[in-house]
Amino acid sequence: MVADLAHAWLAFSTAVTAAKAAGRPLVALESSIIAHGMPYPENIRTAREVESLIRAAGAEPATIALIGRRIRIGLSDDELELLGRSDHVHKVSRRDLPAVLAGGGLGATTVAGTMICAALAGIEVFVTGGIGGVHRGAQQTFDISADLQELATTSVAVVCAGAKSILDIGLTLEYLETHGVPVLSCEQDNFAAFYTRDSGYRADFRLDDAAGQARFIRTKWDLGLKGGVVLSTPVPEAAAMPSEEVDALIQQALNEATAQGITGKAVTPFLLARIKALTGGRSLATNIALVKHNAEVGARLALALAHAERGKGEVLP
Ligand code: PSU
Ligand code: MN
Repeated sequence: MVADLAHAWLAFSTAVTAAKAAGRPLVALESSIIAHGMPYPENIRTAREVESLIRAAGAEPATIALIGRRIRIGLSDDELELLGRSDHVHKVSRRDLPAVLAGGGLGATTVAGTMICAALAGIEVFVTGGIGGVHRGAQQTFDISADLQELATTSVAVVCAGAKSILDIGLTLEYLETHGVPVLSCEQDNFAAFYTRDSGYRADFRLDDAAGQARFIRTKWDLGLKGGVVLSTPVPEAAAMPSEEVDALIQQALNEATAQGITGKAVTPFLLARIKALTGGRSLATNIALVKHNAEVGARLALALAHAERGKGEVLP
């Protein structure tokens, strides 16, 4: 009943509908990265490239956004363009979904918002750039991204290049542990830090191949352990930024945010835009490279999940 009421809000694109009919696995993509995370026209170009990479790997991309009072699962080229160009796109997390669906307007979904919509649409794998987390100084500000609470409850695997060190990565991992969210890593032992490969913190489990990742995730969900899984993979070496440089710029951007009294949902977009400006756009190239790499990892995971082995349920002597 509840599911039926929710499904009335979903609208699948023809490409996604065809992929579902053909049994091709779907990979969800967020739209806040397009509307708020990158400037035009790089945002649209990247969104299209990411979609092509996923298709080339044998899966179907489903970019998620709120358009015309519907949760759109899969967007046309024109719709991507609309989201990428408009200055009036709501940033939609769990709290904002009913406001934009009931009230209208364009909505670009964050990690939390996209996870909710992907789960409603039956999509198990979601590719993003970096997840939100516990902000530095959260002991005072209470600024903890709704992404973390969503990972605690919504059963979607989120492929990312870790989290930006605009956040307190240690506290972010503590929060995920408290809520039973497994943090997997591939290609290295440590959790990634978005612009740089190494956050300095170990991920919970290293699983390099998609079959192993899929077995882990399938087992969790088969056991009835609801909630997300984070799969971290580092930005390709050639595109990574030097960490001393990133650390200094992040500190500067954080100081500016405090000085200007930036709070709430404006904090993350402010920091992203400042870091881009302070690096003269070089951080954008890194951002694009990591999202494309995440797309390849996510597509392999979606294919593997479609065939993942399940427990046999035999009676042991
Ligand atoms: N981190 C990034 N790039 C992003 C975001 C986070 O490196 O584009 C976006 C994602 O959509 C994420 C959201 O879900 O910001 C988190 O915002 P907040 O910190 O306000 O919860
Ligand atoms: Mn926040």
